[in-house]
Amino acid sequence: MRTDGDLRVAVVGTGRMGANHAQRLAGTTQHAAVGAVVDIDMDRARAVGAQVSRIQAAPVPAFASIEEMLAADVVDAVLLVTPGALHERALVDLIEAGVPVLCEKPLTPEPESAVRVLRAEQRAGRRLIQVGFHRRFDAEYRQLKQIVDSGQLGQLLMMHFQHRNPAAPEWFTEEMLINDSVVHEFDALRFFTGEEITSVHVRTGRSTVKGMMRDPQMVLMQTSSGLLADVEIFMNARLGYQVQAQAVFEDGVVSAGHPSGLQMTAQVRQSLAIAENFYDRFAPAYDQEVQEWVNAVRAGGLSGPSAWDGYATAACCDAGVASQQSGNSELVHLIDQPPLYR
Ligand code: ISE
Repeated sequence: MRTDGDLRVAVVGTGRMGANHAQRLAGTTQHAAVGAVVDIDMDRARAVGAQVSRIQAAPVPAFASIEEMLAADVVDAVLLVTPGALHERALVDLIEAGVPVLCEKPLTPEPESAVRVLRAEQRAGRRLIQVGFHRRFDAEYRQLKQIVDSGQLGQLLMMHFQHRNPAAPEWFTEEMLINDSVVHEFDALRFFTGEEITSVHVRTGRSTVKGMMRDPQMVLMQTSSGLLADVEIFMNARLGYQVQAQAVFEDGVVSAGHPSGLQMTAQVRQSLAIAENFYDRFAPAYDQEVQEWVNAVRAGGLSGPSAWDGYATAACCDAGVASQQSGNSELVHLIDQPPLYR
């Protein structure tokens, strides 16, 4: 049930992730409500609007465009869940209208368009964009970050990530393996180390026949202080969904993302369930991310991953895709960080 003072959020893009966020905002998030749904596909928008209206016990209007939604003046903030290629235009318009946005990753697909978004935010003179890097809100990732920052196990020396998806959709390309999937590890490594990534090297070796691309791939990254980290990205791993991070310190090793919970013994096997997909695996992290964003917007500020984080990861993706093509290690090129993001 919606109450006065709730943050009214427009969910823009009502595909699977958009519908997932709309339900979260309507049913789980405190002090927030879905104020509108927006999609060029009005049937889809109306269907999600109807689901949300039932949860909130009040009608939720559907619009075909951001312009129409802004003109109706019915929301305070936007959760942007359209494909990345449509983000630049939407973000610039929303920044110019002074509307805070939680933008699902990527900020934009390339560094050049990400810079244009940074410029728009600088013209506005305040941070309005948070990027949906939800791994930063995962409880174990946060514990691991505290261990890194506390220095209790000495210096962080190296990191290993595993990122395994059950099966890539048909339309998934090799570039997307970097831009859509490894982008999370680029952000995670920057989050854990507080450093920028300076080079990316993608290697391919033996491939599964169960897919249309070279898969799995190995991504080696180096940060500004020289720390090395690797990612095994496997799009057609056929085992469920597995995302893990392991940190190697001077005095110990810490791993995040291992299954816990009910252990079953049956048919001469002992087993522990793992998640089937990222919606389930990261549901608590998405809840936490959206709640903290709502709290921050209501309090008049933002503290989550910024447009700069979106830009810096887009630059890493650029280097990663170049490395997929060249087979060489590629440098990450960044502009100077504007004061707004320091
Ligand atoms: C997907 O788009 C996500 O964002 C998931 O978190 C990621 O693990 C998956 O590889 C992507 O395709």
